[in-house]
Amino acid sequence: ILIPDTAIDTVETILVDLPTIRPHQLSVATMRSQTLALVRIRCRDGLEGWGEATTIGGLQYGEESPESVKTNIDRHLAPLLLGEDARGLGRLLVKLRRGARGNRFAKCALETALLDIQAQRLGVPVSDLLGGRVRDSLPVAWTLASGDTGRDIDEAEDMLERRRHRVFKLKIGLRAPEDDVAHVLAIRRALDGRAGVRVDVNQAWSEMQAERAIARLQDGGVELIEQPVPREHPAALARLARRFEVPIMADESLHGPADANQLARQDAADVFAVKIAQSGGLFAARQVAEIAAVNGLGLYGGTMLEGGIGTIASAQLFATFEQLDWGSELFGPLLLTEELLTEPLCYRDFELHLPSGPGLGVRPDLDKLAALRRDRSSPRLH
Ligand code: MUC
Ligand code: MG
Repeated sequence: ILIPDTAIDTVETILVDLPTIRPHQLSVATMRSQTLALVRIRCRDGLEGWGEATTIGGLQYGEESPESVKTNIDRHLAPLLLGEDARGLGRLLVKLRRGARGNRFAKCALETALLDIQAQRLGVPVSDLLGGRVRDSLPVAWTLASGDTGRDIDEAEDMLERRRHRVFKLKIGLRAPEDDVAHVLAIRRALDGRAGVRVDVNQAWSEMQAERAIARLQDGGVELIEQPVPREHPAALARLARRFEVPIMADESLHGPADANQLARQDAADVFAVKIAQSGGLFAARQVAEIAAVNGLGLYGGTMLEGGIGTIASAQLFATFEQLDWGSELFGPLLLTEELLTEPLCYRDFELHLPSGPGLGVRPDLDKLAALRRDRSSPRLH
């Protein structure tokens, strides 16, 4: 049999550990470094695509770890793709879906790399394969999570001054709710009128704790409450969404279109945080967004604190959403001490500006990757 030039020749999974610019404190983990899980798919003709499956805090945030992503791609998912014609994107995505259960992050990375290849082959940006752009830049919020109120305020002032961010998401849920409320309201007062302040509880509260704390946050002018209660309690999320005027946003509750459908049917949230990996890929994330849109819910472009590849893949999708009322938080690369792209992403005037080139429109710096990858002894990338 004749193997076409467009057949998939190699699938490589690369882990890279990078320090963060400061400790990043979430209710589930304190990050001092981030592990990027990158995927590189190469065709026989040399065309290559990149994807990313980065998560937060090993297994503390999600069900997949960088190591499980690598093992499951190398051992189970890559063999489904090797030797197949990369031009048959639709068929390959069905094959991945049917060939393995779960593994949403790993599948998202592979789907991203396949989309990168297909879009380059067609000479269009990935966003063109996802419906087409309605905007070329996205508002980007910043997360204040140093663990210290004064330091967070200084950081916010600096971001405002540099015109990089004017919406701040505060990570809470680690301390007692009353201490968290005091922390949030102090920041909100310090920034009064000059910036939006939101909170992400990352599932830390019981419904009763949430009722008391959200009442005070709402009175204090906080504009959005993200995932106050555990994913396992959608009815509690729904009661909070009904009870309070301040919008309640679902994040961890949303593991793809089936969850989105359930939450919408239960009126369990006012806003959906769309994440490509948590949804199971870019097309699945698009479905999540469509379910929000047909139900009149708000949309927010979420992040798993990915590096440049996952961030721009997310941006390629979010740029196609007709409504993106709550903007995005695609700041992942800015939390890392090392730049891994040949051209850094463009953050200017409070927005991330998308590249216009074909595919993802960005390339990793292969020398840097070779120097920083976890298994440095393996063969060089080029
Ligand atoms: C999350 O839960 O939204 C997004 C921003 C950030 O600082 O953490 C993430 C995860
Ligand atoms: Mg969140």
